Amino acid sequence: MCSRKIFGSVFLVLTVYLSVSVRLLKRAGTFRPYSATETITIYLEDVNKIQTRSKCQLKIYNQPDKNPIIKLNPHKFILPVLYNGPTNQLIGLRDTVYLAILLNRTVIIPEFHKHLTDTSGQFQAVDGNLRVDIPALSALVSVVPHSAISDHCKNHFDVAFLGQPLTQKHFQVNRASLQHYNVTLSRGKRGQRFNTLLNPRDQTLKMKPLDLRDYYKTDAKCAMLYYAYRSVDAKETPEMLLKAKEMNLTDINVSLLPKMDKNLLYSLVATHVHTPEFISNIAEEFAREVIGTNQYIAVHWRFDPLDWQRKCRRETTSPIDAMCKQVDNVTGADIVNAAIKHNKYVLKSSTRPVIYFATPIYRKDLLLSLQSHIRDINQRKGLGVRLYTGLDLQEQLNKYSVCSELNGNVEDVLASVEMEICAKAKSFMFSKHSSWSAEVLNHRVGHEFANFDRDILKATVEFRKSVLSLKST
Ligand SMILES: Nc1nc2c(ncn2[C@@H]2O[C@H](COP(=O)(O)OP(=O)(O)OP(=O)(O)O)[C@@H](O)[C@H]2O)c(=O)[nH]1
Ligand SMILES: [Mg+2]
Repeated sequence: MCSRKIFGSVFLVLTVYLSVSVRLLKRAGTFRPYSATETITIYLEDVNKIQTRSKCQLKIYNQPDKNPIIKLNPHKFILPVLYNGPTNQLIGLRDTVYLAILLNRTVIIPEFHKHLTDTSGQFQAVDGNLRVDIPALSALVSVVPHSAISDHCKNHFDVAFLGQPLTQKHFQVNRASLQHYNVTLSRGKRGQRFNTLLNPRDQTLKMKPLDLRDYYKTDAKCAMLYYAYRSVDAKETPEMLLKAKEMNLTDINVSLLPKMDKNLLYSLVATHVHTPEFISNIAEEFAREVIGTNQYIAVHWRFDPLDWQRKCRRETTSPIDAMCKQVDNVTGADIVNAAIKHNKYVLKSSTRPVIYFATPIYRKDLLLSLQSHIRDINQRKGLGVRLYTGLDLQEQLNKYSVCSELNGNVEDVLASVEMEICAKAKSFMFSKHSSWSAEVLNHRVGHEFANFDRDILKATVEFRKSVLSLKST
């Protein structure tokens, strides 16, 4: 009897002990056969993950400035719907900020989208922090994050300003890009797409600032700028950009802004809507750590078959078609020879002559062939010129693979960094009629050697002609 009691108690104690141990072990997540080495591996993996996460050296997300120079109405908003390539999207945001100042509306930071040649997903949404320096923009005007669409506008827009006349084609394009926003636009009368569509057929936003302010006056809380691209009658000019860069922001009299020269106001906006600081930092770091000097020449060759050459119709006499024919007739060797010839004094005076060559990154074939042309020319002329391209930059960006914000956006970020590399170069050879090149040239306004910048296609064609004429004599 007694021994049965003792046995029972021992059994009970053992059962309780075992079940408590099992529960504790389960909770600890280690209830499975394991060896000591496995435990260490799991532990080290976790530590590595934590360390890896904290290793991202880029400051991508920044708080907006809460105290802008131009304080806009916090109860009225404007959101642009952006189109085309990344540079056109940036211009669309500038148009919106310009309008926001005139109409006294807070700017909603839009979503951007990838270029059509981006192999990680054409037109995919890109966070505004990867394209725009939010602190710089918000130091000028009041902005709210993209989430304001749901927070303040309840996913509903009361009014749409048309950035371009609404043709059937535009409407199709616009409708597709609206899907990015998951928003509803209130429908008005039959045939009208919006409650209030503030551009009757013959009116556009291209009017004088004061007229614009009166004409587009509305109590509607949430407004959308539909097809935001060169939709206002103002633009940046080299002269005004220079003036705007030198302006003392604290001297700005906000009430006089609508009376300010429209291109100066637009240029002031343009100098605050630009690429984020982390992009600029990567460009500087690349020049320092990889190129080894900031005294390099940069070339932008925009003419790729998948995008730019879609413009080529070849049977017309338009300037673009003339360029298309020229692009077809030149070789990679002509391009590098022309770049070297145009910059021979700069390159000769440098102990480390360097050319940075920018072109859409999918053109690896061209980039690799340029490397072999440079080797050839160096051998023949004893120059020692080094060529860097997006392929080298790609390697440098690997350093930031731990930054989750960059995952899936590497090509987009790379193109922005290349732009900064070109903007900071000693001399720049641009592609005419490219917004990408034009944006670089805008950055270079006021740069010491900006007057020396030249058209690379023109220089290449001239080089080719000189070779052919030498051969024929
Ligand atoms: N990495 C890299 N990408 C480029 C380069 N040039 C063009 N691209 C790509 O092509 C896109 C073209 O830029 P857009 O902003 O559309 O400018 P654009 O095509 O020159 O000008 P538009 O004729 O107004 O469209 C860029 O955003 C990149 O995705 C380049 O030199 N380097
Ligand atoms: Mg384009």
